[in-house]
Amino acid sequence: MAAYSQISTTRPARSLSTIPPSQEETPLTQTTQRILVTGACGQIGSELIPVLRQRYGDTNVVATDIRPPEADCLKDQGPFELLNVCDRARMDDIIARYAIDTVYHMAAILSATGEENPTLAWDVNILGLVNVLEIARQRKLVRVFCPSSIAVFGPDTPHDCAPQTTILTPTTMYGVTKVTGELLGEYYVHRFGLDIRGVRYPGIISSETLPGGGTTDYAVDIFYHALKYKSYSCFVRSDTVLPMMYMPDCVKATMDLMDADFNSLRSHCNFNLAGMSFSVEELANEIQKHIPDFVCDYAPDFRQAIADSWPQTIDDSPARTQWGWRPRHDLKSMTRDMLEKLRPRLT
Ligand code: AKB
Repeated sequence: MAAYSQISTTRPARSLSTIPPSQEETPLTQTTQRILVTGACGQIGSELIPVLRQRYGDTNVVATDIRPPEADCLKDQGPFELLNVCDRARMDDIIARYAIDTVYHMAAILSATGEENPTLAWDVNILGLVNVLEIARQRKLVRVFCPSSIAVFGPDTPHDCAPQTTILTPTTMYGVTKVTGELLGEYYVHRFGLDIRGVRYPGIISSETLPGGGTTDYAVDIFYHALKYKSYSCFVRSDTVLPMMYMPDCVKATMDLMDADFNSLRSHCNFNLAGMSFSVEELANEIQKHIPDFVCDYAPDFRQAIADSWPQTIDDSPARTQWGWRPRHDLKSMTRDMLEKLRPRLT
C-alpha cells in the first residue's frame, strides 16, 4: 500500500465524485494529489518521478512518455503509459482513467533539436502544451506545471543578471515556443482561473539520464567523456558562460514552486531560476582537480550561436522573494557529486 501525503492546496481539489470506480480502492482525500508526468523518460522527468512517488505514493504518479522507459524503476514502481503529447484524445483518456488532478508537463523538444526540426519543436511544444491546458480547463485540474527555459531570452536581453521581466526576442524555435508557452500559461491563469506554474530552467546537469538535443548538453557530456576517455571535444568555445543548475536543485525548485501559496505569486509561468554560471574552461579546470590528466578541446558548431544568444547570468530575485527559492549547489559541490555518482558506472 502506498503512502499518501497530505499537502495543502490553495485551490480546492476536484470533487471526489468524479473519481472512477477503478480508483476507489485508493483512500483519496481532498489533499491527495494524483499526478501525471509527461516526458517521464527525459532528463528531468526521470529524476522528478521517484521524488514525486516517494512523496505522494507510487500509484498516485503516472509516468508517460512517447517511448517506453529504459529505467526499470519508472515502470516497475508505478503506472507507466505511452503518450504522444500531441494526441489530445489519449492524454484526456489517461487523465480521466487515473483521475489525475495535477500535471507536470515535462515533454519538450529542446533548442538544438528544435533548430534541426523547427516544425517538430512547434508541434510538440505548442500543441502538447495546448492539449494539457485545454484538458486542465475542461476537467478543472487543480494545478499544472509547465516549465520554461532561459531560451526565452535573446540577444536583446541584458547578458548579465538578466531580469525576469525583460525583452524576450529568442532566436531559436525552442525559445519562441517557450515564450509562447509562458504567455499561454499566464492567459489560462487569468482567463480561466487555472493554477498554472512554471520556471525558466537553466542548463540542467545530472547523473542519471543524459539530456538530449539541448545546447547546454556539453555540461553533462563532459563528465562522461572525462571519466571514460579523459578527453572531451566541446561544441562551444572555452569562454562560453551559461546559467546552469544541478539536478537536486532543479527538482527542489520544481517541488517548491508547486508547493508555494498561489496568492503569494505575482506571476506564474516565468520564474527566473539561477543556480550557478561558469565557463566551459572553468568547468574543465574543476574536473581536472579530480582527474588531473583530463584534457578538453573546443570545436564550436551551430550551437555556439544559440549559446551566445542566451544570458550568462540570471536575476532570480522574484523566485527568492515570492516562494523562497535558494540553490544549494555550486560548481565545486556539483562537480564532486557528479564524479562520485558516475565513477562507479563508467570506470
Ligand atoms: C537547452 O539547452 O536547450 C536546454 C535549455 C536551456 O532549456 N537545456
